[in-house]
Amino acid sequence: MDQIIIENLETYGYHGVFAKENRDGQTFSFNVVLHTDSRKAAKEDNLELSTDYSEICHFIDDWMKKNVCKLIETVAERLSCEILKRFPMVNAIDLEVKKPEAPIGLPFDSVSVKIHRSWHKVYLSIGSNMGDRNQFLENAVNTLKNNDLTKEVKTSSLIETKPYGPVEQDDFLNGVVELKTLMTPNELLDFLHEIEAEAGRERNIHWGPRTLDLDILFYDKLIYEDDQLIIPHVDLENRYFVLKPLSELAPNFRHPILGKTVSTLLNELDKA
Ligand code: PH2
Ligand code: MG
Ligand code: MG
Repeated sequence: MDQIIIENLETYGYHGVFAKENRDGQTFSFNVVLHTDSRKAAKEDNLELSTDYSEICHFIDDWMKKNVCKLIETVAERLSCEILKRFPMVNAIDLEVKKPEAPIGLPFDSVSVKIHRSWHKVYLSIGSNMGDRNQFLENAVNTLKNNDLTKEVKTSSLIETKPYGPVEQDDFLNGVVELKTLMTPNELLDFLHEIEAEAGRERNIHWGPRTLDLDILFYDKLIYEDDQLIIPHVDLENRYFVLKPLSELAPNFRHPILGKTVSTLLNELDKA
């Protein structure tokens, strides 16, 4: 991916742990790398198709004037997030916040925090087999759309499916949602659990009937496992109710472990 680079942008701010810093302020400087596709703008020689680096600089300067944090970690985190939300062409950002006059009491050049943040493309499985199934799924999609840390939310068609697994229960309405998010996998999982809870989801019977089930299928090409979460979703290759709607949105997406595309996985499942 192409980069737009800003070096040593100087601003003034009141961030700091000490009262003196909050009162008197000091110089902060920024190194910024915006990861973006510059080709279209370049070919048409048109600023509208790119990200105006001057706008970014003034955005940072403005943000620094309007906010006060204790930590430069927090400055880096919040500013990265605001820039990613505000400038749609920026897919990822490297941001270094330097505090050259930090009150350390020893000679030094500069102290800084440097982070990388980006949008992540995610596929979710959504399902319901209790109550007003359509309404539960629609509400969930709306909550995903209205969240500040998501964008470009797309939904597949919904399909009626027989329950998969050992528990006898009513038929499901299933679909898949594609979106981009600034959340980490575990933050996203917590958010999905909140949405399920809002839909009155009770977790008693494992694999039992539910008003709403939201599962993370893929998170970029990430392979990840902890006590709460496994990505890609285990067993998705055996689930028609996942692969069918997923194939509508992402037929050519390649499963990072199985090495096969969604449409291949669906074909193989159909034949099995
Ligand atoms: N979810 C399950 C278990 N079985 N079957 C269908 N058809 N659809 C589901 O969403 C589903 C299921 C556990 O999450
Ligand atoms: Mg599930
Ligand atoms: Mg689940």
